[in-house]
Amino acid sequence: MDKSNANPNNKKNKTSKDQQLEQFTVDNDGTHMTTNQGLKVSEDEFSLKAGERGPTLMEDFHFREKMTHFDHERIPERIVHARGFGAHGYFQVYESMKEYTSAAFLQDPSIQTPVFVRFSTVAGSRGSADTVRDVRGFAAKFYTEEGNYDLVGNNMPVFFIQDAMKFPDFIHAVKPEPHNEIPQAQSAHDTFWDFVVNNTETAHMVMWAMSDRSLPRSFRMMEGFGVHTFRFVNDEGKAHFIKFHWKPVLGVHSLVWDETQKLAGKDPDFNRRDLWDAIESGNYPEYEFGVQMIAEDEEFNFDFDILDPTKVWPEEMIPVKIIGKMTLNRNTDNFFAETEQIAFHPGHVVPGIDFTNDPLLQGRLFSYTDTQLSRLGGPNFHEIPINRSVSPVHNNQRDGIHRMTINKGPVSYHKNGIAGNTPKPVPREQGGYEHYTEKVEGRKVRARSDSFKDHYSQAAMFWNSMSEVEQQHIVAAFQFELGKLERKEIRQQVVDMFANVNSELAKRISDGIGTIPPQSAGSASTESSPALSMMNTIKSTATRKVAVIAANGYTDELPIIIEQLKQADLTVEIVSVKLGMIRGESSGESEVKHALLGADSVLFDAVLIVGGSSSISELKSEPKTVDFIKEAYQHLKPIGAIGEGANLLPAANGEGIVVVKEGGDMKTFAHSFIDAIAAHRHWTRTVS
Ligand code: HDE
Repeated sequence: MDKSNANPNNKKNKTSKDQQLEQFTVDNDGTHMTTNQGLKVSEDEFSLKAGERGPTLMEDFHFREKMTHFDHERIPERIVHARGFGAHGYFQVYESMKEYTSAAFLQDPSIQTPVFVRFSTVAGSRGSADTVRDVRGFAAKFYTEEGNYDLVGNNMPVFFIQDAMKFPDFIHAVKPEPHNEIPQAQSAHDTFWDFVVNNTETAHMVMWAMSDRSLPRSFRMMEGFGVHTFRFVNDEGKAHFIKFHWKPVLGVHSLVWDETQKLAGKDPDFNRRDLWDAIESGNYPEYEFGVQMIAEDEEFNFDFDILDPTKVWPEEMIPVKIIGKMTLNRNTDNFFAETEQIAFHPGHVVPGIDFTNDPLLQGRLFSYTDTQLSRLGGPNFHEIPINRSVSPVHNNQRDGIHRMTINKGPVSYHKNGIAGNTPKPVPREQGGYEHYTEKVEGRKVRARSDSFKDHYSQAAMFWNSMSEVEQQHIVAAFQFELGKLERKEIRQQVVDMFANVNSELAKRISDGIGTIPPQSAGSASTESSPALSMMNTIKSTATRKVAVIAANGYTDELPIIIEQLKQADLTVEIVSVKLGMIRGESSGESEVKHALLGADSVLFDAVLIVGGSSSISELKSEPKTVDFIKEAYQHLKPIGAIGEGANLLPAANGEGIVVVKEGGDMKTFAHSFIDAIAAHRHWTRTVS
């Protein structure tokens, strides 16, 4: 991993966007205090009173200004995707895509385009936990020389509905129920599942939502998808249908369900902290950018409609061409100014990227600007620093709430003679955006094409593509969610609906939730797509976190092991009975990062139990040691033990348990332990 850019203050690494933002950045250090009018303040703790014990006076403008500003510090949270976390970075294309698109940022491999990415959950409020079962937003703003391009995607390639008309209904159903605002950030309630069974186009996406894709280990280990079918258009006006993909360099990995629930309490900021810490330590998250392409004249060659957002284009059929890479290398200076105020919109496009008639996309093209009007308080949100384009903005739009630009001169209309008819539109050859001249004709109808009506085949393909463990988790997720329903009839309706996908799936869901299993057997598809299974993802140890459980008198071999683990790009943190320094058996000392009181194995990817007889007896005196290790074992995590450390193992052997005797070959041990960590989880502990 390239850590050469680790210092964000390094001048040569500043992007055009960084430089623009700097103009608005204020450092508070060493400055005197003023009011918002620039008046120096002599006192800031006591309001102005008539007598020391008297009432506060109306003329206390300083108090009134301070309190008024505070009273209005919050803006409406996003109606969906309220909980999010963002970072800066850059994008670079690997090779010119000129053959397919005129987008300038996809043509020159030497150009770094600044980006800001905001990851999010969908259903929860701003303060909800990171690790809930939910779709994750993956929204990227590219600050290109031709204007801002926003790819506002998710970590799942399909969506719940096919027409934007239904979006308010779907969101009302998944959000907390309106009579009591329960439950927060969860789909495990009646209205969500009632929507599902009455809108069967949800089937495919529900399969994704019930899978472990809903429980990402890290924003750095999630795929991203544009979901809709877009168009690339080249300089000659020739178009291709495309789908966008982000592929994380670290592979796609998830938490297990029990872990997510515990994390929601132990560290509700688990995913955002992970991203922040990775960037601070120079472990910059990287995602490769890919496109699937279909020629215009191949539109009808498939057994699904390529405009249907509930369908994937199987990667085995239409390969993902990897065309570039995005690196996130700078945390925000101010969460509100950047992450909260950023405004994405699928309609922010650049020449060479265009829309299709996907009815979900068409509706989004209205909603995003509209929502900013109330969230960001008016039509000038593009002037907020994080939203500003790095290419100059010239037009005749004027005034409005929060206008910052001071437009000079008398002319604010087009066409004009006084200003030489400027600003003036430019033709496509000079960079003017022209829409793809797609031929459209038809009657005005409120209807959906028959080609969108197969709701079950790809849901079945998803099921067929999962490993046994992934299938088990999907069934358990359905059972958990349906178990929470108050209306038992909805449980049965879900079982009946998913019998149309795959009867085996429905039978397994039904077993344990008191419903009648399907009577007939069958599956909506026999196809599978191995690319859909996380089992087939990249296995890597990079940036995984190892908890080293040790106390005073730890075995002298510990430093050797720690060095080996660090060489494998692992983060190693010592967990002990108390904070402070601990001593080695015969020499050396190490700093404890976490006391057991405040640390849990859910915060780590692997555990190493260190030997040394006095270390072990000190650890045994703290009951939480046993819980810590037992939980890591239950969550199928790799566990290593040195010497007497093995006495604390919940099981003497098993997949992912690596043991070395005191005085044994530490290098071989370290390698085996590292291999066990790369595997991420050791599923045979639950699956035989
Ligand atoms: Fe969104 N969506 N959405 N959405 N969406 C919003 O815009 C909407 C959809 C997505 O980090 C809102 O600024 C409609 C699909 C992300 O700031 C709103 C429809 C996909 C984010 C809105 C959809 C997304 C949003 C709320 C159905 C994946 C967070 C606040 C047609 C491709 C962006 C805002 C951020 C946010 C509308 C469906 C992704 C209300 C009408 C499909 C990642 O405008």
